[in-house]
Amino acid sequence: MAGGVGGAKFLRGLRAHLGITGGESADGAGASAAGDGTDDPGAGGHSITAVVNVGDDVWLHGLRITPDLDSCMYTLGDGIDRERGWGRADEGWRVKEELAAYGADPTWFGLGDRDTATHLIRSRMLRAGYPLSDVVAALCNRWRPGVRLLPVTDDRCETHVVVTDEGSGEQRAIHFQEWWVRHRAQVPTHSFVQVGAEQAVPAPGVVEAIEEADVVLIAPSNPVVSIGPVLSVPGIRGALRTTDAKIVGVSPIIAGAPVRGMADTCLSVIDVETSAQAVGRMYGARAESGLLDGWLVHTGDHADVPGVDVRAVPLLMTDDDATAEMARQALDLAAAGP
Ligand code: GDP
Ligand code: FO1
Ligand code: CA
Repeated sequence: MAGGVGGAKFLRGLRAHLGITGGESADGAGASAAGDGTDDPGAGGHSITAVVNVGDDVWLHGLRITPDLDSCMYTLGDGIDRERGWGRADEGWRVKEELAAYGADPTWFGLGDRDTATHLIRSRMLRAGYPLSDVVAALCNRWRPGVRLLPVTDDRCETHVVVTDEGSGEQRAIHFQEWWVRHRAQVPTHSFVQVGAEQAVPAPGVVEAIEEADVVLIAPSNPVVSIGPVLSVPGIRGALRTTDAKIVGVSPIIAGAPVRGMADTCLSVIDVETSAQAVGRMYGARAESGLLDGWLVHTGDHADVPGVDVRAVPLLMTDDDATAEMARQALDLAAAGP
């Protein structure tokens, strides 16, 4: 279960640990359907399916943007701008400049030139009637992520944020991207809403992947606006509650703060403390009514999560080797449980 940057980095480490290859021919023209590593097992016979958040997705300038799926795809395909964690490496911004010259709203969201090609293909396929999961599979034919990337749902299920208008004092809902990118979460915020969640159904293969998994891992992604929206899709929580697989989560909070991003602001909106313990308790124990069998926290952090096996190990994803060791620890914790 994954969001953008944190999910993508974790998937790279998991992929490395399982000896699965990917991303070798990101810019090659002739990616083939067979042997592209997308769902081929690695040397150890294992395969990875990532169930990815679509709550951040948005239509802008007539293009469908899917930030978390793209962060996963580009990161696993070696096409990411590593500094930003989103969008393409070696990016240009002429499209953005031209849109701004027309005064085309919104000007606060940057469509990179190279990234725009991805959005054009995605939008064309969606308009032609293909479901998002098919679009992702088609794009991955180029990027060869080595991981089966599944949007949690093919349905529109967007995160909107209820904010208080500082002028009028009235509440209104804005799209997550407007809150995150334009306002940098620095506006009085009341709550998060998943628009469309009630009607959404899991994308093909998602429930089966959870039901048939050997282990389910919850990446160190933003618990509120990355994992939360995944869990809001009807059928996901139920599948997690009933799968025979052990479920291990990895804390995105280290020493009382997010490693990067604004998870602390998101947590404060829903009145959850920014600590590994509080996030672990929010996910809760499967033995009770929650999701976790195991919870990995960073060395030196303490978490008491009733009913959950907690282990402290280094959780900084500084490089693929360090992240692979984190993934190994997560799988080991899953195997160690009662
Ligand atoms: P986004 O969708 O791009 O915001 O990315 P995610 O939701 O997947 O991940 C964001 C979370 O990743 C943040 O809350 C960070 O604290 C967490 N994160 C980033 N780098 C690391 C790291 O090295 N270790 C851990 N444990 N968490 C990290
Ligand atoms: N984040 C920004 O802070 N500014 C941007 O202009 C921006 C553009 C953008 C375009 C495509 C894409 O896939 C992601 C983009 N992001 C941008 C990142 C994104 O808004 C957020 O970081 C995520 O949605 C939070 O996970
Ligand atoms: Ca996200």
